[in-house]
Amino acid sequence: MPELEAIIFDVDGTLADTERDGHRVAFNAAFADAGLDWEWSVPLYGELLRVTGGKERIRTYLAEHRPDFVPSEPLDDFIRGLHQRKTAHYTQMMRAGGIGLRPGVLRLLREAMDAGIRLAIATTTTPANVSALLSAVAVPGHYPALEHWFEVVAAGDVVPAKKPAPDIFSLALAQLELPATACVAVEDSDNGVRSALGAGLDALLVTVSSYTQDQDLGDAALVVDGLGEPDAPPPRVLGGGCADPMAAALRDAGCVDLAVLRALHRCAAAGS
Ligand code: XBP
Ligand code: MG
Repeated sequence: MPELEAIIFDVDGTLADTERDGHRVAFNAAFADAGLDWEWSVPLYGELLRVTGGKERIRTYLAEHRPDFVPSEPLDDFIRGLHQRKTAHYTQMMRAGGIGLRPGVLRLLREAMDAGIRLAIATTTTPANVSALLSAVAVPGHYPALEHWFEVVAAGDVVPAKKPAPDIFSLALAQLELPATACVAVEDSDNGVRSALGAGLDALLVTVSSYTQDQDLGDAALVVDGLGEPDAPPPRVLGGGCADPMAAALRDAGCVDLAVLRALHRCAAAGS
């Protein structure tokens, strides 16, 4: 069985819980800038999140909720311009430290860095959004800026098909020059689970986020409510093929640490 060599992280909902108070707010700010009376409420945005990609999400909203809207320019240009405004709002919010990393993320990233485990990102969001989020995170003095901890950042329109298609995870694996069996993936959503499993990443950890708590994510190896911290209550196990054998390792560790990820990697390899 190959050793664990890399961890591939999703971004939105996984590294940080960005959708409700980040992306959704940025979309609404862009609509206001454009003089549109569109307002994506928390519930409506939760429905639209089934579509990955901000431009694709706007297109779906138009088709389903604004069928009579006629843009003043070709539709593709209109959507692209609106999405660029949204990204400007979002990156400004992130740079200002609007939304920090989820609990345990920096701890796990640092543990992986210290152990020589390579780090990668596979996300549907726009690359500028990843940079803005990571640039606002303070790291210990002798470490490089957080963005430089990730050897590979596969993000946004670089693949023909977005999640749940496997393309973005397959691209991250290709850029790492690693087989899926040498990696663990971390996701938060059903689209992300289908994408990672489709790329052969059976060692898949899910940390549910505010919009994905009620999704059926049990095809992953392990589903928990978060990575946890050593001085906080241990993560709740919510499901997954490795839930039973992993329960003891999680209880002993008190959080998802590198040893737990190595155990998950072994469990998934044994099951495949
Ligand atoms: C989440 C997405 C993205 C964001 C919005 O990506 O589906 O579309 O919601 O970002 P992931 P953009 O969970 O894969 O990180 O507007 O830049 O698409
Ligand atoms: Mg996500």
